[in-house]
Amino acid sequence: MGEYDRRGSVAGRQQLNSRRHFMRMAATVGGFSLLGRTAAAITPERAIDLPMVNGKRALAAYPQKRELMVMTSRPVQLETPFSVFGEGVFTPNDAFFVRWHLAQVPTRIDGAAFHINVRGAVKAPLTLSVPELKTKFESVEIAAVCQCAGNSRGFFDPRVPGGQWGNGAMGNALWKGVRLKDLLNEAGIGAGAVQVRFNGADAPVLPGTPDFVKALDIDVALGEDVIVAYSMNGAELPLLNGFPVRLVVPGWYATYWVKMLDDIEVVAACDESFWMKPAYRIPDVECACIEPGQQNVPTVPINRMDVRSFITSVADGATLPAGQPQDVSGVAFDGGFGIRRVLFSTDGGKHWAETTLGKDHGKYGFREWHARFRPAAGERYTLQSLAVNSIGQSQRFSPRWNPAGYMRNVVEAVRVSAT
Ligand SMILES: Nc1nc2c(c(=O)[nH]1)N[C@H]1C(S)=C(S)[C@@H](COP(=O)(O)O)O[C@H]1N2
Ligand SMILES: [Mo]
Repeated sequence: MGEYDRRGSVAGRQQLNSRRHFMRMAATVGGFSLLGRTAAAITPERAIDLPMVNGKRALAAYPQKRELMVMTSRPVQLETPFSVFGEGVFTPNDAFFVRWHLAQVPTRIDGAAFHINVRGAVKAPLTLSVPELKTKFESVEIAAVCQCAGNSRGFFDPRVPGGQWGNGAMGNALWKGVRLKDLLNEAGIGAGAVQVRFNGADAPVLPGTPDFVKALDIDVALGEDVIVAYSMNGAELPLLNGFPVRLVVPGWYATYWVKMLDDIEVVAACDESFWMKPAYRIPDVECACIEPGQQNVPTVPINRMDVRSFITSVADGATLPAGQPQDVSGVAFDGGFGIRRVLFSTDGGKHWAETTLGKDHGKYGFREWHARFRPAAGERYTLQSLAVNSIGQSQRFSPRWNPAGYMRNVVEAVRVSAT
């Protein structure tokens, strides 16, 4: 697989500037020429300050990506600057956040040679190339939000260990691919199948680190909308988002959306390997929360996303022109039931008004909402949005706390003034 591996094994990968290294080695990925982008990577580094302690994030352009906020470079973890969400309801591929757990991510994938295995407790194991996937099975396209379980973790108080994300570890895309259940039915699920386990082409650097493997219960895996996606917003997936194929589990946190997916294994027992247990678990209580310091609370694997909404058209601290009607808009999403309504407040939640929902792209994607208000000169406003889904779930008014920093969905605030 080319120079990255050879050099890496002799040169001591930790010492290399991994971003420039990635740039050099990944000059062509999945058939795209990325050479035009290298210029961006050597412009002087700029930064965004997230409103948290140690919130300064350098901006850098990785292959197939515009300048994003670098949380870590080995493994690559990039956050989408929040202003991107104001540009449109779908998050452009080159602005989509990136999260990997393990540092050894292939910098080149030969899309023609790539194969996906479907094996384990099945009647007839399959090995499928990407062209076979595209031609032998019906394709479906679904708008869905991919959100890291730890999105917004940096705002937890008391703070918790883990990636200190702002609100940009999420994105909404149109995913096209084949139904996982069609692949599983083609292979024929064996008696006693309990879960399906997913593995990608990334690997740990050290032998002691557990490989990133995730599992879904068989009934979830057989869901109508779970897809093996080969297209994102009408284009190939960027390498960093899992080229050539990734799992898409609409409504569920992104930890299950295994990238560079090359192995699907039906298993007869519940997977309890590292990334299912102890990692990615939430307190097994209604709020998925505990008091800081509380011990021995039973846990379950994280699953569906919470209801959330954001204001995307105006940034915290902005000054608006007084005396004129202002359009305020944003997005809302949930764990796959669909958004029923979004309310808007200009006084920190004392009064709420109904907003107008935008086009419905399906129950898993961002739902746009629009509101209006007329700010008065010299006044300050605390703008808030509150989403309710179709089964009546809504956002929290006080932040939940759990030790892994998952599932933040508090009503956020954008403070503005008018002159
Ligand atoms: N192969 C592989 N797939 C993976 C991961 C990983 O480390 N390796 N991380 C998961 C997690 S926790 C998240 S948040 C999403 C991030 O998806 P993105 O990088 O496309 O935004 O990928 C998921 N799929
Ligand atoms: Mo994640």
